[in-house]
Amino acid sequence: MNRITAEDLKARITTYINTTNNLDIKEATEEDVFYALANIVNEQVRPLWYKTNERYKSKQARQVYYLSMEFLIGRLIESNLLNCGMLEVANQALQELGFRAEDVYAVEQDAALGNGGLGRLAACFLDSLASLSYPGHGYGIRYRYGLFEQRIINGNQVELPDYWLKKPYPWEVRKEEEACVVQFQGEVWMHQKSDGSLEFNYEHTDKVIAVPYDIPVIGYANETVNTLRLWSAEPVSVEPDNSNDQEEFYHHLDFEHSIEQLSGFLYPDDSSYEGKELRLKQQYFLVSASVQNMLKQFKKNHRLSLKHLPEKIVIQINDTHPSLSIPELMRILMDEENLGWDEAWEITTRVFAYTNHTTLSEALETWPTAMMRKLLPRIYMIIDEINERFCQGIWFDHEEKRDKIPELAIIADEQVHMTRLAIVASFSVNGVASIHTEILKKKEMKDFHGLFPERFNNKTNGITHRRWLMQVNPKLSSLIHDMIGNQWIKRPKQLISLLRFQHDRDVLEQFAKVKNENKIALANFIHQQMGITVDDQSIFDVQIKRLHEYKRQLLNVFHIIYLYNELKENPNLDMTPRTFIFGAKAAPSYHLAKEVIKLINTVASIVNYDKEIQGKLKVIFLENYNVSLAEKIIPAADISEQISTASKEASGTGNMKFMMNGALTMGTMDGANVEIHDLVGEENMFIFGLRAEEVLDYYQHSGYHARDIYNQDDRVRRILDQLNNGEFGTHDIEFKDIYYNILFHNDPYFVLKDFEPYIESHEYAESVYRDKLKWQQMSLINIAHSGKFSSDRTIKEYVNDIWKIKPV
Ligand code: NBG
Repeated sequence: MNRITAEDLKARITTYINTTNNLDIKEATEEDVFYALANIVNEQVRPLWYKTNERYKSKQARQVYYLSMEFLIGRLIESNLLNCGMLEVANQALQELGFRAEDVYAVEQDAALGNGGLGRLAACFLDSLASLSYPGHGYGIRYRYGLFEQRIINGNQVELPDYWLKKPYPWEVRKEEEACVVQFQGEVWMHQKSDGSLEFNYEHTDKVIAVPYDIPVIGYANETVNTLRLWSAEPVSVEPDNSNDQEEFYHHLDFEHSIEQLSGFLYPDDSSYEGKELRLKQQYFLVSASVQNMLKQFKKNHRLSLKHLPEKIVIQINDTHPSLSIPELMRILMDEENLGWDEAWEITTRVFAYTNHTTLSEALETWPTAMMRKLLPRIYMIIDEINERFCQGIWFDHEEKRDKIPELAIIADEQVHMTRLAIVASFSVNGVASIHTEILKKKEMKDFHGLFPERFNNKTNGITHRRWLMQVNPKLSSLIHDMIGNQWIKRPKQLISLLRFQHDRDVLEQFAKVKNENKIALANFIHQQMGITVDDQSIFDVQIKRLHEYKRQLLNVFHIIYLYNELKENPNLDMTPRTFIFGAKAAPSYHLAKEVIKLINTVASIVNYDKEIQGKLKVIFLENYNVSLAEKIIPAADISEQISTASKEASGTGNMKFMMNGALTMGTMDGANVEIHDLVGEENMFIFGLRAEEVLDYYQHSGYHARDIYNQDDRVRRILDQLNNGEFGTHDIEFKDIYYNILFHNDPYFVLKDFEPYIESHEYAESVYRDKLKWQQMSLINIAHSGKFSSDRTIKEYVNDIWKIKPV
């Protein structure tokens, strides 16, 4: 890429503003400048984008397609500038033109096309694929409304629609010529052809046009620009048969409206499943358009018959959400390309690889057979046939497993089990952290593992250190650069050489200084957003993630209430001041999760204004948690709360981002915390609570009685009674459901069980914090070991073990 100087950039921005906006730069707004800058990036990137595609074509490269209902890409301006080598120059140019860079960047709306970890992982993977020069692209949906915008009103979550496309989105390119038709409903007819084979015809289907919008995925300091292709649903432009017929006309309008709903909004669930027909339509819309498009490209790029498809493409399905791509590929190969079942199956099962992201039973997708049969008749027939053949295979080849057929069958209890479909048709099945994969193999998918042991493998998640360290924490990056040079940028494992400085007081103090500057910046932001002053010398203790019972924000609040009660008893308690920071969205229909949000805000409203406790506790709930907010918070954290009930968090990726920015993990032995622990050791993080085996054992054999803890532990009883007697809240029924869930539903996530060890772990953390140097040393050790969690490592493992693609 051509190196551009700050002078050049200033001149180009100025010229753009003069000629496009017809304004002097002094009159330009942040918005004008944002579009000028985005335009300049696009001018750099578009030729490389074109050339990348040409290269892939001319090299006949094997490509990977990452198929996902979610891509949580957030803002792109800074990461695009960074990856083009222009970020520093842009910061300088903007400043010299009289703008605050962050205000200009903030013009871009977050593209919140995902819920949480699963969608953000997809975005980090695309960044790594491009940055490592791999031919790999994403396919997703261009939802007109992303994840809802959250407001907190009187302590309650209120959801507003996220119409992120209000202003033009500068990165996307509409590709009309790549549009295709997706069909729903209708009837399927079988005909016998003269050669005796069967032919399938569809009639009276509802047709929808899928139009792609492409977003460039820019590699870091290389010439690779891959594609994220997002589909938008549009009505087929036919006039109603008889425009005089009012009824028909309105029917047609209704139909058009229902089509636009297909890419209308993102379902706001994370780790749970809603059996809604519209969601099923969205899934099929995504996969049908994407698979058609892949085949079209295959034909264009290679003069090969379809039996060579598995040599040229591999499709990674991100959880089961896009698993209808399996029968869709079968359908196209058989009904449109005239292959027989066996040939089509042979191809299909060499193309798909499946990633599982959760073991929560409420997240495992199943669709009522009646719904699928009506909406996708031909797809249902194909799944039915896959199921028949699979079950027969077990019956004849695995006699010992015959009695397991009801639990293995893809269609059972009038439901289509998408996990089973994905496992049966994929050549690879992976979990996202080592403990998670073990649980899949030994428990959740035990019987499938018995049938297909060679398919199962682990790929521990990662995050792009370019966005989550270089971009969000420039001060830390530059300090690291001063210490160990810049090798780590291309090879993040090199961060390990920071260990050299673990006993160097002077260096440790420099790291501490950077952390403190980041804390001051966050404190300023909090003040500006909420008018609350927080002490930058207090411990910044952060829990930011989706609100879910298993993630146990409740345990965190109980600890805060406990501290508050202690301080009320003894206001002069010698305690390092704490600032507890939360960010979390609850699914709009998840009542208990919303009650926890209310509780956090209620506790905040009491604690923050109680003069008696002398400012030793502050509780901050930052509204509308999203990628951009995470970027502001993470560099400033001292403690990273990763306190899920062991066995429940498949991996977590926030834990990695915090670690890389020098926060110490307060966590259970769950998900990737286990691997962080393996690297940094028990002594460099705060591990507490039940282990996964213990939790699973309790679930299986019971033996846990939350009420005993309530009866025995005064601290716990006090807290629960406070919830129940209206001490927190405006009326006494406010937190009854939390109370009931713990005492009458036996605390399904073991909050009380882990309460004591959690308190102790916090006490220990506080004592360590008093020794600033010791803390800083632990922090440095965490940063040094964080290289493993770069998504570059994860992507290389996918490439070597599953995708077998080559850098181009
Ligand atoms: C989430 C898990 C996280 C994991 C991400 C990415 C779903 C279904 N799963 O623990 O809960 O880090 O996936 O793998 O959203």
